[in-house]
Amino acid sequence: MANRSSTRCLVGRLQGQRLSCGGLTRFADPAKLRGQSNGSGKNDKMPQVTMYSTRICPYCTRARTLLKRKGVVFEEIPIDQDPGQMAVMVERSGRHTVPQIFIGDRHIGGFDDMALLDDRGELDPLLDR
Ligand SMILES: N[C@@H](CCC(=O)N[C@@H](CS)C(=O)NCC(=O)O)C(=O)O
Repeated sequence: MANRSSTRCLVGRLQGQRLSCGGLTRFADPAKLRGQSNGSGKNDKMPQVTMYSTRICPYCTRARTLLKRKGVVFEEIPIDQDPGQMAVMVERSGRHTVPQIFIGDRHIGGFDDMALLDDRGELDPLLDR
């Protein structure tokens, strides 16, 4: 049985190296990752991005894909493995569906909300891009 900390994992890219959930979970400290280069040559200091998710969830997959395409390092909290985190997600977002995405303390919403922001050109500024 995984301990509580092992339900948290990071998905994204750090200096070209892929970090992902599933299988052998690789741990990283988001605070250490933020501010590091993603290999693009740009200063990649960005706010913490958190996504509450479940493993089997098409909208989570789409949200992951969008964030990864942007090279965003994000913390993923799989609530299906931790009911306590599900309660935290509902408390923070007021919603019961996954994914729920936060940039810093700002609640973005689900995948559709994030994609709409992106279409409007409003997502990148929130990511300090
Ligand atoms: N419009 C939402 C849809 C989210 C959604 O329907 N997620 C499903 C899982 S993929 C869910 O949480 N279903 C449980 C429920 O509706 O109570 C989004 O874009 O995030």
